Amino acid sequence: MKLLYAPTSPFVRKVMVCAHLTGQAGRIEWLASAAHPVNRDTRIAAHNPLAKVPTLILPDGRALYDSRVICEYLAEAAGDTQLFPTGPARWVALTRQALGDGLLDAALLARYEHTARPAEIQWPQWREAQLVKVQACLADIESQADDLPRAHPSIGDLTLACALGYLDFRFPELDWRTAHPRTAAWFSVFNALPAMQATLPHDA
Ligand SMILES: N[C@@H](CCC(=O)N[C@@H](CS)C(=O)NCC(=O)O)C(=O)O
Repeated sequence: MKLLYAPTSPFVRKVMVCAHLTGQAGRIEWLASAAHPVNRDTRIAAHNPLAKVPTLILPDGRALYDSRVICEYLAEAAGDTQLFPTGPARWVALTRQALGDGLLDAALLARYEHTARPAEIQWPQWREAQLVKVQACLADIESQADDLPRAHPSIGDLTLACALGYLDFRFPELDWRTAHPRTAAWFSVFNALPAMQATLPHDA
C-alpha cells in the first residue's frame, strides 16, 4: 500500500494513528506530496479528483480516500473491531469523528484564508466565523471529556486527539487548554500513547 501524505496534515495523522494501532505502519510506503487548495498537486490528482491527502493507493492500483474511508479500510484489513465498534457505540464513535473532522475543516479554512489567499482579498470575518466553529467544537469536546478513553480508542476518540494536536501545531495562540481543563487532562494522557507520539505533526 502507498499513502500520499503530508507530515503536517491532521487527516493524514488519523490514518497514521490507525496504521500504528493496527500494526500496519510498516506495510505502508509513504509518498510525499504537496496538497494545496489552489495549486493542484498532479501526483495526488492522478488518484483522487479532489487532489487531497490522505489518499491510499492499494496494491492493485485502486485508490481510497478520504481519511474516514482509509481508517475503516485499515481497521477491517487488520480484523480490528475496536476502532469502528458495532451497536450503539458505533454512532458515538462516528459522531465524535464528525466532530473532530468538522473542527479540522473549520481550522483549515481559517488557516487557508491567511496562508493561501492573497492579503488584499482576505476576509477577516470569514476566518473569525471558522474560529467560532472551532470554539464551539472545543466546548462540545469539553462536555464529554470525562467519557473519553485513555487507551484503546475508537475512530472518534483518536480523531478528537488529532484535532487537538493540530490546534497545538497551527493555532497555539488559541490556548485551548485554559478554557477546557477536562479536555486538557484527557489529552495529556492520550497524547502520550506510542501511536500519537510516533505521528506528531511537523513541517516537512
Ligand atoms: N475530508 C477529508 C479532508 C482532507 C483534507 O482537507 N486534506 C487537506 C490537507 S490537511 C488537503 O488535502 N487540502 C488540499 C485542498 O484543500 O485541496 C479527509 O478526511 O481526508
